[in-house]
Amino acid sequence: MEKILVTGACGQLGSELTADLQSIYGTDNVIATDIVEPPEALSDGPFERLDVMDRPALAGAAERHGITTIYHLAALLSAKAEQQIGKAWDLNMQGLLNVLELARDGRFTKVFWPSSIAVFGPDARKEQTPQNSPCNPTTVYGISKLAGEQWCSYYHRRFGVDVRSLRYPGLIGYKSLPGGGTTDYAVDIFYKALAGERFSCFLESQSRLPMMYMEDAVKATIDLMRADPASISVRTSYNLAAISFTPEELAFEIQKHLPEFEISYEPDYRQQIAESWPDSIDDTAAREDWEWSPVYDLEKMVGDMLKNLEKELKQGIP
Ligand code: AKB
Repeated sequence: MEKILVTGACGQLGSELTADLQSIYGTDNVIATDIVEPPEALSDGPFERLDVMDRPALAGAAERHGITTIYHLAALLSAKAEQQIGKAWDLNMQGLLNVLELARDGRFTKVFWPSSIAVFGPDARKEQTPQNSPCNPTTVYGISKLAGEQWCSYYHRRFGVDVRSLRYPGLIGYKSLPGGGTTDYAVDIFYKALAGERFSCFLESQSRLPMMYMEDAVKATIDLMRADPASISVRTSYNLAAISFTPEELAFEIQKHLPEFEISYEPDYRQQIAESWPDSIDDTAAREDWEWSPVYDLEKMVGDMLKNLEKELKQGIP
């Protein structure tokens, strides 16, 4: 039986992934950890306050709970990282190295670590960016993700650590808010639309970015972690794709449900980050190696998001 520890469990991906892992592996077999207090959604299962920068504390938690698998999600996202360069580098790198070192010592038999489309820079092909494109990121977040991918590959090659990773696009979900990313607009827009307010977008109308509905992101993560190790040919991080759209296209799709909805565009420093990233991603390796296939397109995602977020907001969450 797997015993799982999730770091950054209160984050956008963490809170949803933890809930799904609990329903698959049993609530008591998934230990959620974070440096902040848990939200209501995580209050059913075991939770510990844990700072991934504190390696002895991480080792202690692994020992105490007999952990086999870690999903190490704690990190600073792209926009926040540009404002806290040193902190982003320390957390995104040292946190990962602490996990990989403990895995090398045998404390974890399997590791998941999230990378991002941010590993690509302006010189990568924009459309259908291939798995092995040039990676010359122009953000501190991208640099930390690229270095992290190389550390994962190194620990796998040199020490046999079973570490697996995905290059997530922007993630969209209704259960929790993202915190500090360049793709956050694609979640914020739904809150304004349902509140009947005009949305001011911090990206230009035509900024196309790769995105994914949370259901698909959680499914991809769990499928990758359940895949036969022999089928995993990429030990840096897999390209992963579902939908690509511009703010204007997203607004148009929302207007099909809420015709009064209005959007305006006031690009800020995040526009430059978005311009350095791909428009769409080629995820052939993930499809071939472990049969990845997304379920949600733009139309399906918007319909589901509006329906469920409206329900959550009526109940006062999040
Ligand atoms: C961000 O915008 O920083 C993240 C990402 C694409 O990794 N959502």
